[in-house]
Amino acid sequence: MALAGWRTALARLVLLPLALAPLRAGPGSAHPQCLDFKPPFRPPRPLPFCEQYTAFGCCDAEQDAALSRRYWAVTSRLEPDTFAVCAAYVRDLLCQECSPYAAHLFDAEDPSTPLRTVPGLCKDYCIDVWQKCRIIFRHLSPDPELWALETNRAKFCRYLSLDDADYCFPRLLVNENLNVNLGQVRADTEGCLELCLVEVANGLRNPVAMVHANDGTHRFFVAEQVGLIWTYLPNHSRLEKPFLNISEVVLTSPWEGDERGFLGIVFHPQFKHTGKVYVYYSVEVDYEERIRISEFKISPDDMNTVDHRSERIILEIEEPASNHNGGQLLFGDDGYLYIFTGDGGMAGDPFGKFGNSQNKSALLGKVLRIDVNHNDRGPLYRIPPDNPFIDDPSARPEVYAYGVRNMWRCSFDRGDPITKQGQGRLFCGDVGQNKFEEVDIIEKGKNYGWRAREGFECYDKKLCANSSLDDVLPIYAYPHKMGKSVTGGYVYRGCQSPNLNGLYIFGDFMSGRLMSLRENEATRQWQYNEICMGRGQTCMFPGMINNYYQYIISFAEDEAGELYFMSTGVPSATSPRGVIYKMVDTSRRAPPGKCQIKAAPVKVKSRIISFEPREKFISKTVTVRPKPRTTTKAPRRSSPTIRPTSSSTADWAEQILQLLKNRSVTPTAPILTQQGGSLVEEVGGGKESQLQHFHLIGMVPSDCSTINPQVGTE
Ligand SMILES: *[C@@H]1O[C@H](CO)[C@@H](O)[C@H](O)[C@H]1NC(C)=O
Ligand SMILES: *[C@@H]1O[C@H](CO)[C@@H](O)[C@H](O)[C@H]1NC(C)=O
Ligand SMILES: *[C@@H]1O[C@H](CO)[C@@H](O)[C@H](O)[C@H]1NC(C)=O
Ligand SMILES: *[C@@H]1O[C@H](CO)[C@@H](O)[C@H](O)[C@H]1NC(C)=O
Ligand SMILES: *[C@@H]1O[C@H](CO)[C@@H](O)[C@H](O)[C@H]1NC(C)=O
Ligand SMILES: [Ca+2]
Ligand SMILES: [Ca+2]
Repeated sequence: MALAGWRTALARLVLLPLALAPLRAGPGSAHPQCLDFKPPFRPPRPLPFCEQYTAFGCCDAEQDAALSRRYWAVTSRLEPDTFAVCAAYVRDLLCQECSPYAAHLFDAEDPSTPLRTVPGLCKDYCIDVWQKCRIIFRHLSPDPELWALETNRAKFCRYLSLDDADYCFPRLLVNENLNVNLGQVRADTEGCLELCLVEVANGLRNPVAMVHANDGTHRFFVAEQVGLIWTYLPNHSRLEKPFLNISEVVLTSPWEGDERGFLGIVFHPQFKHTGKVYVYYSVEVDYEERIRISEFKISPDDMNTVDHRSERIILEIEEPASNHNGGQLLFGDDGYLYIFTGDGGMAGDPFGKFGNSQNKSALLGKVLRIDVNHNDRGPLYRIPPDNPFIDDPSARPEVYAYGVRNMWRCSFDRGDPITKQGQGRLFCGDVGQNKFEEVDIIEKGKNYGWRAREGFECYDKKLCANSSLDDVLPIYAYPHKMGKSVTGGYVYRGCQSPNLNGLYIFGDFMSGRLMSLRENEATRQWQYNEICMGRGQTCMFPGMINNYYQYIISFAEDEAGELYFMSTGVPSATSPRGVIYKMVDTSRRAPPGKCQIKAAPVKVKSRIISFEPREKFISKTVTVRPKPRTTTKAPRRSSPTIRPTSSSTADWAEQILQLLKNRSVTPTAPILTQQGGSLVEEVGGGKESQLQHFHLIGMVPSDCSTINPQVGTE
């Protein structure tokens, strides 16, 4: 029964080119893998038969029971005195199917060798079992070749040996390298957590958001900065007809670094009943740049597109400069709509007496909270009665929190799947000015410091010294040598990678660094760990890859809570180089069957385009660490051939144009893998100069500081 299973799995594996790459397991490149070619797991219930693997392995109680039946079938054929000597061997050999290294023990990974029916045996053990109990193999294995060797000890044991002696039974069990930290997230010596990726979608033009409808269909919707949203089915097929196409009105440009465009989408929490979605985008009205938050309704005759005539503008805010446009929309458990605006733009929040962010009568530089429920009649939105500044005549009642610079990506924690601990916490990445990027937990009525403070340090010394500032410090901030533009992520609360539960995973747009924070329950401190791509064989699972494009634009959660991120090799709103990756911890998966979803049916009216992965597992890397950017001066100004719409854009847009002009070739995007906690540039990927070039040009969540003359090197 199990054998048949492996054969199908093996047949499938042969079709996957990545599995054919012969890899040598170096020290520390342990690679637990089950016979189904997936990571091992913690069985939900104890295993009465293969007790050895009761805590961690490749069997659940059902497989354990099947092995127990095979044991009795084999041993019942043995004479009583043979039974006394050999039964333990039978059990040992059968139970190796449950070993976390079963795929290696049975040599299942290498399609060029015949499939084993007995685990690979170390020589001394083989000699021992051959001398005492060779008769058991007739009952244990259906392989006639093995039976034929029964009389020749040397040939018999050569036949049962493994090329990779590290994995033979039973030496494998005492191999410290293979057994230390088994079942825990792999980390290198610097504590960098080794995760793997699955490519989920590609060919996207600056994918800024991926959301789900929370309606049981497990569809996901991916927004491109140009103003198009695509519907994807749970099997990653895409519908040809867009979910939403407002590219005609969305204000953006092909320039790498343009922060304007379609920036956010959220489904109403009762979308199934209300059919409403909310979007956030840049628009030009009467020569004025604005951000617009609009409501759309689903089309009455196609559940996979919105009714494009249903748009109602909920809120518009004038944008004094083209950068720092915020863009996140979220619904809280309270049913209210949260809107995350930027400070308006330029550098140092220059507008008004002390900037927009500390000015509670401005809607820029804020977290806003409004009530859009029951708005079919009466006002389009109402003010939640417990909004914090409702009684402050100098404050806009929409304000929920302030002192925000340019929060690029926020999320609510779903909470622990069992205890619900952490539920409702609101995490944001707030992009910094010259020195620090930060992660905040947003609470009602609080001041997040900007422009008085950047990260933990004072930015505007005068404002910072004011004792009435009373600001909330970040839970984590990092200096610009690690990255220059934070992309907020999610607390992992999915099912498939149980070890990641509670980990806040985020990244940096400029450096391509993936990062994590975990709260220490006792000290309430947030512990930082970098995330790197699994090394050696860690990601050698069918369909998994270990590299990604540098510009991390956004993170996402699917309906089941699995975690994704979107990045691109060319951060231009018109360049189709964006890829969506699912993050996977291969050290431990959930027990089989636990994470099965039953997606509600989707009525499809459009043509379906099936998904074709393009990214490859990379087995060879060179250790060239991309250097931090070293430019100090902005390029000289010249007359651009195309003029941006707002005069405040001119400076940096011109500089970008200048940069683009100097570029003679279409760049090859750098691909990042990671080794030893450091970023690694892949051979054949970007050249050093191009890589630096990419570091020069900011984009969506970034800010003008990357090209601002007053900004020095960090
Ligand atoms: C994906 O799902 C859709 C709808 O169930 C189906 O029509 C399509 O054939 C599937 N595509 C693939 C590649 O399985
Ligand atoms: C989106 O709309 C624009 C203009 O309205 C149109 O030119 C374009 O073809 C549309 N794109 C798709 C994919 O439907
Ligand atoms: C605060 O913002 C409002 C609205 O933009 C503006 O009218 C006012 O002048 C600002 N106040 C200060 C002190 O800058
Ligand atoms: C400190 O801040 C408060 C409130 O914003 C303001 O009224 C006051 O004038 C400030 N004090 C100084 C010394 O700037
Ligand atoms: C573009 O090239 C010119 C001439 O080679 C150089 O002087 C200028 O500094 C370059 N500009 C940028 C932004 O690299
Ligand atoms: Ca702006
Ligand atoms: Ca802050």
